[in-house]
Amino acid sequence: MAVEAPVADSDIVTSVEGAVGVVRINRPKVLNALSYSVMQSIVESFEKFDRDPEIRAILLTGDERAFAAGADIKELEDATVVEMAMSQQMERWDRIRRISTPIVAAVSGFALGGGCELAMCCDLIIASETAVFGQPEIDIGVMPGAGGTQRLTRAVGKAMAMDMVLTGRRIDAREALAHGLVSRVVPMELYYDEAMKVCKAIAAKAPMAARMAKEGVSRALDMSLETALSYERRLFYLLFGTEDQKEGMAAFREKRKPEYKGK
Ligand code: DAK
Repeated sequence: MAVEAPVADSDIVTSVEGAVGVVRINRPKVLNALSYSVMQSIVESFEKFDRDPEIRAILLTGDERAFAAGADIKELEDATVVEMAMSQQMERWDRIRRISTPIVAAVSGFALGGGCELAMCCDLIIASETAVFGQPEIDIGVMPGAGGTQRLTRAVGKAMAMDMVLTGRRIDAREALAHGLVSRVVPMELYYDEAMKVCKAIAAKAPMAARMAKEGVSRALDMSLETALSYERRLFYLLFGTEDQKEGMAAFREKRKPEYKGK
């Protein structure tokens, strides 16, 4: 298994384990608050991993105390409406949506505000029992601005989303699981390993199939059912042009493990 030594940016650390690219947010003193430069580094690492054919899944994490406690409030405090509207901040978040490689968030501790929004930008969330999710922007005079009112509502439904967004209510990992915000909850000491296990399971699949499957699910709520089904069918047909589809089905017939080449 290829394991590359971690590369430390100022506030994120990236590493590679087998076919999994790992991005760790590394500002523990401020609970991994997402400064502009952290967001820039996260997006750039995602894009670098996405361009690398050897990387088949991405794991995003923080530390045990915090995934991320939100955007860096100290950077936002003096911003003007014009600066907010003219800044490239939102464009960075949009770039995450264009990543084709599946992204798994490993969340322990606080995932608040922009931290919760960032976790929701990932394709699935593995939570530690200690994880806490919330959109507390209302407590500091604003509202979610990076998808919190939209992705949260799609994930947990209007009733819970309104409760969280209007009152700043935080939910724990079990509630998040019950409401469909996270995929799995595990004891704190296992959350990273579980997320890595999920990444490795995804990385073992045919890469094109994983990318197309991600795209299908990601687009599910954007279209009418009829359009979405027809879109899904096109993605499905496309996979019959890959060598990996032939390999996967031949391996089934021959009762052996498939060897996918990403072709
Ligand atoms: N920003 C900056 N510093 C933060 C921070 C944050 N979001 N969260 C925590 N810190 C810092 C604290 O200031 C403290 O620093 P020192 O005082 O020691 O220097 C240190 O982290 C430890 O925090 P606490 O002492 O407060 O620790 P506690 O355990 O007592 O409390 C807490 C933990 C997470 C409950 C508390 O720190 C807290 O309420 N934090 C703020 C949570 C929050 O309001 N998050 C939402 C922020 S607004 C945008 C896209 C997205 C956004 C904005 C724009 N665009 C595309 C333009 C998103 C906005 C947000 O997320």
